[in-house]
Amino acid sequence: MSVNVQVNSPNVKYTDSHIEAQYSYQTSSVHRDGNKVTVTPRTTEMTIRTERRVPRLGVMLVGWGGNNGTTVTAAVLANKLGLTWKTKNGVKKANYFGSLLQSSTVCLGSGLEGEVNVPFRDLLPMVHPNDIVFDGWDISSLDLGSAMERAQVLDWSLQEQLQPHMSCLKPRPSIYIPEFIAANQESRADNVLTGTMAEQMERITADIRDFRQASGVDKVIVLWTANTERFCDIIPGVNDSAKNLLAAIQAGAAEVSPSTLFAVASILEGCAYINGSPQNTFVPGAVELAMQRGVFIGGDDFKSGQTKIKSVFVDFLVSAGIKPTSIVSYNHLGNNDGKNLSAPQQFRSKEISKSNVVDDMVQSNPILYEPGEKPDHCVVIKYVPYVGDSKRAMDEYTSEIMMGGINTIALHNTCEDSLLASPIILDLVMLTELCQRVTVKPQGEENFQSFHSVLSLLSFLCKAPLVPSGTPVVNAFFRQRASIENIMRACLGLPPQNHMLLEHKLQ
Ligand code: NAI
Ligand code: DG6
Repeated sequence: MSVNVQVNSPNVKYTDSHIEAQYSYQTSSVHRDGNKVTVTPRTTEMTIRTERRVPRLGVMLVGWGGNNGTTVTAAVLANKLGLTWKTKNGVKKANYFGSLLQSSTVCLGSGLEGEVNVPFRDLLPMVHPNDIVFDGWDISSLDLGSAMERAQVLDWSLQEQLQPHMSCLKPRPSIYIPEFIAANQESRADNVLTGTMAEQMERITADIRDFRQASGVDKVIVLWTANTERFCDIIPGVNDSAKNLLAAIQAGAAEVSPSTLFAVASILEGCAYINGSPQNTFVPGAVELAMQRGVFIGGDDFKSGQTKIKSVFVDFLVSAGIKPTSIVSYNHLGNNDGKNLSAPQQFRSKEISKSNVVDDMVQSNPILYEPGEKPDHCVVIKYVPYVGDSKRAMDEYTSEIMMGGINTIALHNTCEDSLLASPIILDLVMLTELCQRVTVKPQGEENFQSFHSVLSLLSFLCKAPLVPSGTPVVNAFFRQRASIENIMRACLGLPPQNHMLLEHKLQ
């Protein structure tokens, strides 16, 4: 089902090339002086332009042969081919469940027929996942058909149908610096580049150009879904500025990770780069380079399961006036991601990104929390090969309720990890691509400007959202979702969704 949304307003103009909206952006400026808080409403008039032509999008995945890489590629093929397959529970049909843009709706308002909800994807012209062309790199040489089988995610009868399409896809050789990922990954590294660091990075830029030309896509986005790396040290003179980072790559400095090399290569090629893993790929030098070149970067770490629930659950508790005091998150999994995370340094990267996700919600409520106070928060990950990609996650939330009461809630979740991550990969690239076609001109300014290179609109899809320096990090799920929805509505000259329903509350 697809709908054609047209806005009937003098503030919105549809031309052949653009949707142009005159928009009044309303905010409040707040001044606090002791107990006195003064709020001043502010309105900024602006023009928002969205290019209507949807380009042919190419996506290059780093870690293409992994569980996520093979699953997302297979899922898109299965959807494109309209595949169905038999399971013991009946016939299943390819779909995009779990994708915000493809499988959720937004309420546009109401008419004679009542409330009208439309697919998110139909709000603005957007790339359809079926039209994405995939390519990528992996340190493992397995073709995508064999790699899909190794991943053990999709039903066998579906894999059989996909094999002829998947087995002809081969990952390009990649940059492998053993000390950044777990030592237990060494046995799969049979597809690696050689040469100096600079030469290897040049090979990546050449791959991007080659893919663009050979596939005929208009635009390429590069996304890291390879193994979690250890964190890099930020070293003055090495990775602290764009100039130093480029020089460090030429010199082959030790503290430049493969993921940072991919990010730099993409930025130099003018391609947006997204980090689906927790490591600090975006060292200050990489961020500065992206800003200098006006290229989008986004991340970090897909928010797919346990953390997604946390960003709903803690928001629910804190916004209901209940005080979470202890959050204990345990999970075990048996895929290659779990194997890599069984090494201490790689686990530490994941622990950091999983642990900071409640900070904004806690800080928003000084009635419950003293300044600096936080709930205890413990994250445990164990590798249990037998369960494969079917991750088991258990969470215990303990909260203080009225009059010294204690409320403990325990959750159990079992699910294929890669089937949660794949739709997020699609949303990340579709949203990034859309943002590349949106420009804004505040009243009084001469030129249209793009979003900031650090694309914080992707926060909804990330565990540890990357935001421009000095700007707020939002982890709360529904605030993140509202931000995407309301910015898209603004592109159509529509006010933010306010849920007031005042028309139904008056006599
Ligand atoms: P995986 O281990 O199955 O796949 C990773 C792939 O990357 C492997 O095929 C490996 O050979 C390859 N690789 C490692 N280093 C590479 C390099 N330098 N260049 C190219 N390829 C390289 O892992 P999976 O399950 O696909 O997850 C991928 C990443 O996404 C992990 O970092 C994981 O922590 C992260 N992630 C996964 C989520 C999920 O729900 N599945 C959610 C959040 C993050
Ligand atoms: C173990 O936690 C493996 C990880 O890669 C996670 O599965 C992944 O980061 C998803 O995390 P979450 O917390 O969103 O379920």
